[in-house]
Amino acid sequence: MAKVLGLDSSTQSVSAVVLDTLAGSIIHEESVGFGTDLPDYGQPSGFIPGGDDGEVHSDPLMWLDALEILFERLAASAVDLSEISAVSGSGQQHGSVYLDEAFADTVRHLDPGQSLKAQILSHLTRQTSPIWMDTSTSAECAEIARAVGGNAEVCSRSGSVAIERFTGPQIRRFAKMSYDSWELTGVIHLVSSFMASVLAGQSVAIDHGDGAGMNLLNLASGDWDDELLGATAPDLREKLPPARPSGTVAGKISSFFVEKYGLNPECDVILFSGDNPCSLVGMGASSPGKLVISLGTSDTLFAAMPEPRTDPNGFGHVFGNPLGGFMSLICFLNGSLARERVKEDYGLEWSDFDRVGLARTPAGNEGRVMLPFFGPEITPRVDSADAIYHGWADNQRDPASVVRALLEGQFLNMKIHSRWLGVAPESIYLTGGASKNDGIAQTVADVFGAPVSRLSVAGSAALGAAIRAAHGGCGIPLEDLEAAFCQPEADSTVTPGDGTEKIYEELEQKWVSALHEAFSLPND
Ligand code: XUL
Repeated sequence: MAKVLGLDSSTQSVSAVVLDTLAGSIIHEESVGFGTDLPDYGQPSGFIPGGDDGEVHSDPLMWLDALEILFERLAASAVDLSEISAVSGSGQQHGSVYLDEAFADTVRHLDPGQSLKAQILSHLTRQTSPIWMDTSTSAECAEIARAVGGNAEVCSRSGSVAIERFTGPQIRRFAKMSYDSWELTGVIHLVSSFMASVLAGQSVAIDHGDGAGMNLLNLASGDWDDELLGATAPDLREKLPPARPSGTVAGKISSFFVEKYGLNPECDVILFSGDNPCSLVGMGASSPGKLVISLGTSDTLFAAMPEPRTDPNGFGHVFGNPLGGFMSLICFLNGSLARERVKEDYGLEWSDFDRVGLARTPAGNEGRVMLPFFGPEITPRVDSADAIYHGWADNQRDPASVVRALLEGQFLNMKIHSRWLGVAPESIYLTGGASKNDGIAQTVADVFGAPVSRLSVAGSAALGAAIRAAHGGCGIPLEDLEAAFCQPEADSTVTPGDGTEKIYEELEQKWVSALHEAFSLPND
């Protein structure tokens, strides 16, 4: 048997991918959307609308209902669930589930005659779960940072400065605001470890990949950090599951899933991880040297790192790489919204962003620089309301130069703010909507001085989870899995153009000076 299951408990849905690792193919995909399949919860986008003070919560019982619908559909599909040897999963990062001590016992003895929801309901000590979109914890972030001696200290211990959506600050807010419920709480799970606990029929560990998104895990030791725990909430160590390597086999699948949906009692459950760590695996980038750039509403950049380096500016994050070592995640808010803005403002077509459009201007744009922040940006942290055209007059702003300045500005910003990773990329995997565009891919290759290949992996988090199940549960070599499931599209590779290295060295200096001048940033 070499069939494996990857699950993804994301913001808007719970989905599954089934791989046949012998045939090297995806044999089934399934998804349950909270808006479409569970409209009665009134959370069409996966969270409770209208939260106060930046609160964004979701209902963990909705996730359980979705998981059951997903397994019903899988059982009714052509997939024989008794042939699945291993399962792992991915969860939206940072979200937390608060349960009483008796949860551990209930989850060991789940009754297939009842729903998961009916059995878990009474164990929630907090009815809703704060998720990654929650921004309500600025005060708690400041308190945690102050208690351990500043954000540089939080970052060097945990891989990130104290961030509103991260689990530690969320836990602190709950402990401060609802102390009675806090005292009743026996265990706090992440979305990933909560779903894995239900699958494995025991309260399982939090993996290093997702655990690093809590502002609580000490990256160097791989264990919870006593200083950070103390700064966050009383008795926190007792309420956290242990932290373990992501490849840990949590146990066999719960008899609930065997009896109710026909899974094999010998099926192994591998610890779940966060969606970004799983995507790193699903994109075939879990070994250092490959940099993934995903062009979306926000652009993200992630890469495997052998060492736990941290961003001295505190913009980027470090999570665990599920296959060992670490990974970075850097988010740029002004992604496709900025590209769309230029397209609309200048009445352009996407073809103007392609090779032919970009050929109207030379690489380096004759030194014309744009700071492409059409709204507030987090990398770097600047409060901007519009793009800044540095050193060129209004009448020089023809559409072709503006498009080039925007793209060069976006990719220079990525290059500069990912340098702390300390790994020069050997190749770049470009994904997301705009990656299909050859001109954009060429600009990335020129700016970074590295070949760029295109990968369109739909559902990279679920695929990464399935690959982790195959690797950790069935011992299938990673190279074989990557060769079968994570290949760049044929003929999609572009290489840096001649002479572009020098051009972008010079442009980078200009761009950095413009940034410092515009936002009065100290010179590094
Ligand atoms: C990462 C983050 C999101 C969530 C949801 O820090 O907040 O990417 O993991 O996808």
